[in-house]
Amino acid sequence: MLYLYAPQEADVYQALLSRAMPGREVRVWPEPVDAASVRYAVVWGPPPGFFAGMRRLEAVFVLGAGVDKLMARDDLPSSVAVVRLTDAGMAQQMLEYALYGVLHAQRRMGEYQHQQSAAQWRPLPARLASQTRIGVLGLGEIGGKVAMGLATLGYRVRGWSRSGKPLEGVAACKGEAGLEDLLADSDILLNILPATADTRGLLNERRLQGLPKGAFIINAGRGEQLDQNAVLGLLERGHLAGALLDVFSEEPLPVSHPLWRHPAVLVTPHIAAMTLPEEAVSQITANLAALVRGEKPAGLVERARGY
Ligand code: NDP
Ligand code: OXD
Repeated sequence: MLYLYAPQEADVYQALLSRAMPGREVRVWPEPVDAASVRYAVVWGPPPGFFAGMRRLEAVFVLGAGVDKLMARDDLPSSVAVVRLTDAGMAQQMLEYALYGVLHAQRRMGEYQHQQSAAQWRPLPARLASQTRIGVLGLGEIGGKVAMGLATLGYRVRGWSRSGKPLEGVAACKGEAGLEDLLADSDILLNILPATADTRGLLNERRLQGLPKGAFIINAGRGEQLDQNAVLGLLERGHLAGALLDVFSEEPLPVSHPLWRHPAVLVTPHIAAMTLPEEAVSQITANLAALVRGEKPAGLVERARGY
């Protein structure tokens, strides 16, 4: 049996999964099931204890790219395969989101908004794409495509990954020294890293100070990777020019949080790249079939490295 936990779109996913896997019994939370007969789970953010008693569970398919919340649980035995989505239509959305922030910074839209509020007509010097340095943290299924897409548009792109993976048009770097070089050379910093033990707290005040004065930050990875208070402090001191933030250490971002009201900050509610049900179910179906054949599915998470 396959058990689905996707409360916000349960009907959509149930219909798609049942159609894609006609021979398989698909049951939907909160319908009670015999936990011992669950072999596969398809989930996004299941509640604590969800996996209790699922002793024949073979694989969990995640309805997203990030698995940080799942990796932090203690009710998922290490024998269970965790399979995430790989791109599944999210890379193009992320490229569009990044481009929105990049254009906002490069074309000085924040400054023009400010001018508009004072009815000021004051053209500022142009800055071309070829003069704009973008540092991309995370060059995976999503980040890699975003970095190459920005490079194709003429931006000067440098990318940081664990392996220093080479990508067309992107200057690759890795390690602490590579990160420091990238920060020092980024007018715009774009974070699309997975949250792991190594990346939590990565963008702390010390590292953010390594960005050039007037830099702009786009965070679409995870909130716990960026020190939000440091961002506010660096904005106040004029070291940062602005930020486009999609993910936060606490979500939803609390109503009283100063980021909501900062004039140089754009806040979005974790929508940079959303899961597309058709694409997701088609990937899950192919990955489950691969597992059944004894093959390694695309998107199999390496539990030890956390992504
Ligand atoms: P991938 O697993 O495909 O890629 C992860 C990338 O990060 C790889 O390039 C990897 O390096 C790099 N990386 C991981 N750990 C480190 C480290 N310690 N130091 C340097 N580089 C590291 O992930 P995706 O591209 O599919 O997704 C990335 C993240 O984006 C997700 O985990 C999620 O948090 C976030 N996301 C946010 C969304 C939103 O709407 N805001 C939507 C979808 C995803 P290497 O290539 O060497 O392995
Ligand atoms: C994801 C996300 O990881 O939406 O897929 O954040």
